[in-house]
Amino acid sequence: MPLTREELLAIEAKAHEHRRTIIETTLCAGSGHLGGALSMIDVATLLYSRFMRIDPEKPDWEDRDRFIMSKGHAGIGFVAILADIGYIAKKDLEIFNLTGSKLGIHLDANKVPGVDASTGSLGHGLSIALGTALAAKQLGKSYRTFCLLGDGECQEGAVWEAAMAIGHFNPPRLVTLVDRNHAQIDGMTEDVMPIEPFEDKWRAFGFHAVTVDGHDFEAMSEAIEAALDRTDKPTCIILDTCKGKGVGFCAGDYHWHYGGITREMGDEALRDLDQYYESRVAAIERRGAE
Ligand SMILES: Cc1ncc(C[n+]2csc(CCOP(=O)(O)OP(=O)(O)O)c2C)c(N)n1
Repeated sequence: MPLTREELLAIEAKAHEHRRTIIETTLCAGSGHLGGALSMIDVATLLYSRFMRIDPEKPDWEDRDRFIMSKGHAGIGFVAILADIGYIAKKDLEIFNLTGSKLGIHLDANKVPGVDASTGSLGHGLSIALGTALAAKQLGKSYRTFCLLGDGECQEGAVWEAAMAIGHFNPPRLVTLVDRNHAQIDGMTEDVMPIEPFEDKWRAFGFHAVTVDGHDFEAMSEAIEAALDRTDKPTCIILDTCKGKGVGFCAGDYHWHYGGITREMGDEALRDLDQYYESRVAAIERRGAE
């Protein structure tokens, strides 16, 4: 079902709140993976606002949907969502990545409620997601599994081993998503080690592959619904995104894969985010008036 205008506005507001939290958390921690957190926060917000069937009271509920954040370095964005759900206290964000904190830069599933897999070493999440989805079939459960990968991460061979097995087993209700922000740690993917033709690669492994704007909630929602409905093949949704989306000095610049910011830079980033949000809301309102 298409998102209603009210749902769309609510998701925009939530994503804005999470973007601001990423900046505030980076200020507390001193530094963080800003670029890849800001590129993936829209899809993660959408998943948790509209798709993830979870119980905030019971993070270990057996029938919950699973989210495997394969690009585990975006934990600084994921914690904003976990705090919003109530799995962790908002106050805990102040100790993100500090020495001895239960909230490490890569989130530990044994320490942080709501984290379905410990990730951070790239290349492993899709195999974990495959096992999780196959377990649903084995146990006769109907939960869904969503796995989010980075595009640079897809240079890891293990991703393609998992893809080959997913193409073969076609496990139920597994949706693969890739944050195609075109950048990795030290350059643009196509300069460091090209991954294009990316859709064709997934197709060669037996997937239905589709590319959508990873900052367009309606397009993403439609693609995720279609992927969940589809049973003949697994789906990979490639999310065309911008690394550092919403913050002027980060946007599109791979140097902001990871970095430290001063209070002044944080204030500038928050002002940019407010402007970005206002322009998004204005665009929705203009469309409504047409
Ligand atoms: C196995 C492994 N090798 C190297 C790293 C260090 N590392 C952390 S993030 C990153 C870049 C990942 O690029 P991408 O998947 O495109 O992430 P995004 O741009 O979405 O943040 C690298 C190489 C790692 N975490 N794991």
